[in-house]
Amino acid sequence: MEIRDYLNHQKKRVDEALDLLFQKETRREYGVLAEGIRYSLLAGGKRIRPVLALATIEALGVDSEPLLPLVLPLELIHTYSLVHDDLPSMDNDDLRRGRPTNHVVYGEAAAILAGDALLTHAFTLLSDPVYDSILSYSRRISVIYELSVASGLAGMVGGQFLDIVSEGRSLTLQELENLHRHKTGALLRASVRIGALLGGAGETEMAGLTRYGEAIGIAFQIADDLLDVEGTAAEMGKAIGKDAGKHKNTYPGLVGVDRARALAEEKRQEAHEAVALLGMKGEPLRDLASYIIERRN
Ligand code: GRG
Repeated sequence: MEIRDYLNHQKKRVDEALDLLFQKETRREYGVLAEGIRYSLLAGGKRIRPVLALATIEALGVDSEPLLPLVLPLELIHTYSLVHDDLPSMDNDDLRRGRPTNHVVYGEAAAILAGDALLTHAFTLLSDPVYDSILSYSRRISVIYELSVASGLAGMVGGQFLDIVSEGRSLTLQELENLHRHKTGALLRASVRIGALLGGAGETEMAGLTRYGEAIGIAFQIADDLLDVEGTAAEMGKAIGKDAGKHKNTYPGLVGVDRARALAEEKRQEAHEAVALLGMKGEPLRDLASYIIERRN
């Protein structure tokens, strides 16, 4: 299957499952807050994190269908991070996923609470007794641990803070990589590792998949930085060129566009090598690594 078709197919599954969350009853009780949550959650992102988890489960030869609800938390956490990142006190963005940002439509207080609700609901889903028959407690605890570490202080939240405090100060390449390993890379790595836990990976598979997750985590950010320089707002569904305007540290800013592209290419090679042990079943993961660095949005 072509990677575009594969992505569309998996994205559709994720979109349909996400649409079942925060349904009518929630909306009746929590009105505009529930509406704001759905506004950002169903705004049409690429769903790359849950898709990576599904591709990993399937690469291990396991049926992903019953496990689908347990990969949605990755998208809930990601969406919360975008809603909070767009707030006036952080990046102060008006456009996200091609629409006005959450706080522009619903106000700042509701946007903060929408993000908080998305974050906590991720862990409600993972610990919901409804899924008792699908995954053992011990494996679910491992998934919860993986997700909480990757999204918290030692992961995305810590990385976001590093990003904020390093604005206007030149970082070394090593410092930049450390920042992005936390801010963007941790959740992408966790997407793959959570897929591996759900699919029952053995030690060797887990090691290869972790290496893959780390490589695509950095490659994703390099591609994102390049798109901020070379992409268009229409393709990206958000303002572009903001990194340079805000004196943010980026790969092209630090090492130039060509070297940044070469670094992304190195990460692609690393990712491909890391999943070679999965054979044909690992093909979608290989293609996803290529998609991540070649994408236009
Ligand atoms: C507020 C705690 C907190 C964290 C925010 C991830 C993040 C940390 C901020 C987002 C800022 C940003 C643009 C980071 C670059 C990489 C990135 C995460 C891009 C957006 O992710 P995509 O491309 O978005 O997967 P879609 O809309 O497709 O889901």
